[in-house]
Amino acid sequence: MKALIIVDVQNDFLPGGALEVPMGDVIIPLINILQEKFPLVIATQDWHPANHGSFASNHKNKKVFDKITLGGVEQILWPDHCVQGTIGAELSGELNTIVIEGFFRKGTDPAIDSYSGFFDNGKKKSTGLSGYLKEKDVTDTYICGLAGDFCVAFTALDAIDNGFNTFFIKDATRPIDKIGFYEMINKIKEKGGNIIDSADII
Ligand code: VGL
Ligand code: ZN
Repeated sequence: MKALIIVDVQNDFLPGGALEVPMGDVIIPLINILQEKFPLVIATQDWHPANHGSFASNHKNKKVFDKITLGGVEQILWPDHCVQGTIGAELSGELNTIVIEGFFRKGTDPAIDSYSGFFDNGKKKSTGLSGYLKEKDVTDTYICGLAGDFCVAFTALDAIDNGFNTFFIKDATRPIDKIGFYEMINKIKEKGGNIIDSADII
């Protein structure tokens, strides 16, 4: 059984948002069409408390894109984004959410970030997504959404590690940084993931 995992299609990652992904909005109509091709669709949400350690604003003498150690792992500092309960944290109003069966929130622990929809960045705590998919007999995961070089890529890597045949839908994602995006695509390929386009599905 196949599942589509829609990663972090939230207002703060769209043009005009706190951590906007260039052209992040153009993939939404495509993701809406892709959903029709899957018997199971799930979505993730970045869902930070206001005191989250990944926010530059929560560290003295640090600015956005500086690097620190958080929860024992390297952390890039971001602008405040996807704060729990804010409009920026809501899924885009353009995203069709009717057939989405499961919503998984991540990044709730202020002491560690969580790019992947499966685990925090230290791999200490699970969101339950892997068990949920296995319980539903999912064998193949198809991953799309924002941002392609962070949460979408890390979700794909963890999907592979958890034994799912994994398909990264390259034209149904957009990155924050293009160079980092191609580095992550290579990592996904090296681990055994498949890089595809939506035309391979539709
Ligand atoms: C993301 C940076 C910080 C993402 C989330 O969804 O890709 N990126 N938090
Ligand atoms: Zn975040």
